[in-house]
Amino acid sequence: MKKTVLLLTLLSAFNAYAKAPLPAKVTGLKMPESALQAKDGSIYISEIGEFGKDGDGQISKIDKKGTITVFATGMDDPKGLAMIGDKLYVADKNRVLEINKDGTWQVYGAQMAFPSTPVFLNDLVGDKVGNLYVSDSGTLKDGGQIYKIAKGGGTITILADSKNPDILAPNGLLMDGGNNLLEVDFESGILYRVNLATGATTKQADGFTGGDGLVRTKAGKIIISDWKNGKVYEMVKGHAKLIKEGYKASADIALMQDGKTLMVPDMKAGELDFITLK
Ligand SMILES: [Ca+2]
Ligand SMILES: [Ca+2]
Repeated sequence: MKKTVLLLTLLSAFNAYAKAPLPAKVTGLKMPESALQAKDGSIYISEIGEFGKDGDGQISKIDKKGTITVFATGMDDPKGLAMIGDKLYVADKNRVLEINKDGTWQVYGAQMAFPSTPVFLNDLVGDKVGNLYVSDSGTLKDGGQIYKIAKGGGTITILADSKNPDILAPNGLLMDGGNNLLEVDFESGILYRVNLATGATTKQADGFTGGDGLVRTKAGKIIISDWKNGKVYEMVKGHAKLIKEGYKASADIALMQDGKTLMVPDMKAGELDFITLK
C-alpha cells in the first residue's frame, strides 16, 4: 500500500517548544479535497482521483513520522472528512462512508434513507453528541441542501434546502456552539449561521466567492478558503480579509492539532500546503 515516502518534518511541528519549521508541502496527490488531523497526529487526505469517475477515489494517511500511505480505496469522489471517536467519515458524491481503523469502510446512512436525492455531498461536521451534518452543493449553483444524519447512522432529515433562498450551494460547515452551524455557500460566497432547530439562516459575512472550507482557530478567528480564486481569508468585521493567495483551487482547509498550522489542499495542483496562522 505504501506509495511513496516523503521525508516530511512533521514531527517538528508537534514540538510546541521548538521554532518548528512548517511541514513540507505534500505533492503528487490526486485532486485532494479535504484534510484532517486526528488526535494521534495522523493526517488523512481525501483524494477525488478523476472527477466524476467512480471507484478511483481514496484516502491517504500521513503518520507521525511523515510516511504517506494509501489508507482506504474504492471511493467515488471523496470530499469532506470528519472524525467521531476512532471512525472517519467522508462525504463521497451521493453517499456518506464510515471508515474503520483498518481502512475498510461501509456506507453510513444508506442512500435510500435520504429524504431527497443527494447530488453533490461536500462537507461533513459532527456535533458533540455524534450527529453528522452534511452539505450538498447541488449543481454548484443552486439546488443545494444540508442534511442531518442522526447519531449512529439513524434517521436522515433535511435541515435546510432551497425553500430558503439563502441556500444555493452549501459547502463548508462548522459547528457554532451547540445550537448553530456556520455554512459558506460556494455560489454566493456568503457565510451564514444556520439554526439547528429551525434551519433559519443569518448572514455573517460575505466576499468569499467560491467558499469551501471553514476553520475556527483557538483564538476564535474564522478562516475560510475560496476554491474558485485560490485564496484563503480570515473573516474580519463581516468581510473577507486575505491571508494567502496563489493556489490553483484551495479546497477544504483544516487546522492541525497545534492550533495554529492550517492545512490547505490545493486540489488542482495536487498538493497539501501548510501555513502558520498569526
Ligand atoms: Ca473519482
Ligand atoms: Ca468542500
